[in-house]
Amino acid sequence: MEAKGAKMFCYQCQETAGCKGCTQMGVCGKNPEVAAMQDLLIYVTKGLSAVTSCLRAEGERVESSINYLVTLNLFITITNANFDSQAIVSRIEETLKIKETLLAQLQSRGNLPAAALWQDTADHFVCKAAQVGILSTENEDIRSLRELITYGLKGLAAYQKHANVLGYENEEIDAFVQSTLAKLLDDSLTGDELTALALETGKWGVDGMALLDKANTETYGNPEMTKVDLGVRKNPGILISGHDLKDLEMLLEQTEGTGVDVYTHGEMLPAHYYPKFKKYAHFAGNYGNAWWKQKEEFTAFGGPILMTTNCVVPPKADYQARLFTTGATGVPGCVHIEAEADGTKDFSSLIELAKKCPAPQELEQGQIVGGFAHEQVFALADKVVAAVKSGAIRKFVVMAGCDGRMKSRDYYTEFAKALPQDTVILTAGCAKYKYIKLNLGDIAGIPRVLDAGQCNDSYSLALIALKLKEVFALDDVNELPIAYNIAWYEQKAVIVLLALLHLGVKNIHLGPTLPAFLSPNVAKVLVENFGIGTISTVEADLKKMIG
Ligand code: SF4
Ligand code: SF3
Repeated sequence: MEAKGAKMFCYQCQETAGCKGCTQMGVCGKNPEVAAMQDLLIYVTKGLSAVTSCLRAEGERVESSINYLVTLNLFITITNANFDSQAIVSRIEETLKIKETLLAQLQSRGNLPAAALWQDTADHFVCKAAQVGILSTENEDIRSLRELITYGLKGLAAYQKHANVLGYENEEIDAFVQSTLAKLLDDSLTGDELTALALETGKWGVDGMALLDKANTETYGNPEMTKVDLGVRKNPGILISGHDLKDLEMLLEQTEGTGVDVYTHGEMLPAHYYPKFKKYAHFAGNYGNAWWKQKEEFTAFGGPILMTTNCVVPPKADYQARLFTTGATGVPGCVHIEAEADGTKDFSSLIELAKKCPAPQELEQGQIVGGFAHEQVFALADKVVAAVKSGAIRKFVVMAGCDGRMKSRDYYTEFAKALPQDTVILTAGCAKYKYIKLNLGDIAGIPRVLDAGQCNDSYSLALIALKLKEVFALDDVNELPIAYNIAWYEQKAVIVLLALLHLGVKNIHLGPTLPAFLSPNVAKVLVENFGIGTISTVEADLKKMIG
């Protein structure tokens, strides 16, 4: 499998080179050095997890700070989060240090894997990384299952991190994540056992999304139907992107009364749907589209940009000095805003820079409507049920997931346009940018595109499906008039997929291509047991999904 002269190997996202693997340089911009340090960070995090799992087995409690460290390590390696190899080296060093302290607390080191005992200094990291990357698992199917689980855990970690910063945690999820990471080092596990573990990961994915949903809604209120402005105002502004609502809250507090407006970008758009953020008069609207258009849109914005999570695209020189990272993100040459010990962050450098910048250049005008998370949809339940019963709504199509730069994703715009008038799109994640601005109209006052929020709010879509199943007194969620046409790009979509499989959802169409990390045998298991398939043409898929 390894290409001749390969300098790295990564196949965790949908845009992987040739739909096989990035071997020279990531399509995302990740270079071999960063790829190597990410591989090693995953290895040492597995080693640490083997130690924490043994400690738990010995009846010891694992500190929250260690759970947070594992969570952040996984999150940092997600696609388009961190391109700063030095920052990753620091995480490896810190992980090794903490692991050494924990090893000393163990009563027995008897069954620990080599990764749990490995220690070295930074000058040997590159050499070690070359031995522990993805291809170090030789069997293609075992490798495929290990990576499927690892990517699911990375996605789950991202959601846990957002819950953690809001003061919410679930030790059971952390214990599962860590014991599973440890199992990925165990060569005795069979393909069947790993398949079962992948499906179990989906169960914890549901719990992780439920935890984050609770954290978000208890902190910021339940999302509600909201019109979001797409135009610009006259003040200078700060653009905030990614998924971290706590960062947004701190930024809104610190910019209040300064004459600087705050705009959302990409996956931060759904923040406008939360009641708590509506009180800020300077929370101006949403600017631009999904992550992959950021090069042109960040140039046009003209002011500081704060990346709270993925997806970061390595910046162009013209705005590099205006791009700030925080949390799991990092870009060499860009200022990284660290949290204080109490979690607060000081955004004054962005505010001062904003004051010297021009107001954003207008990209478009108008509004979009969103905020259809579970409570808002439940409030409309009578209307929705009546529309289904009368036949006004024939089918719902879940089109959640990610957007991406590949031309083949135009399929999703064309598919949305071609859907019959008696269908409703349920969406979440940045996939929505492919059709949310199309003005697809409404059915008896129900918009034909119902946006629940960020990718993690796919949880809302699952709750809506379960509610409909209850209302229509069905035994099986697959009897509902719902089709699934999901676009994926990075690892958060992997945990959403595993969560849907855990909930028993069948016949999911996953596109624009199936993951390269699914070996033919693993893909066959998913096709045979869950009816997973990919997309073909708009016409053929409409026929298949809508009838
Ligand atoms: Fe390639 Fe995707 Fe990995 Fe980036 S994250 S190196 S594009 S597979
Ligand atoms: Fe998008 Fe990166 Fe996945 Fe949260 S911002 S959905 S791709």
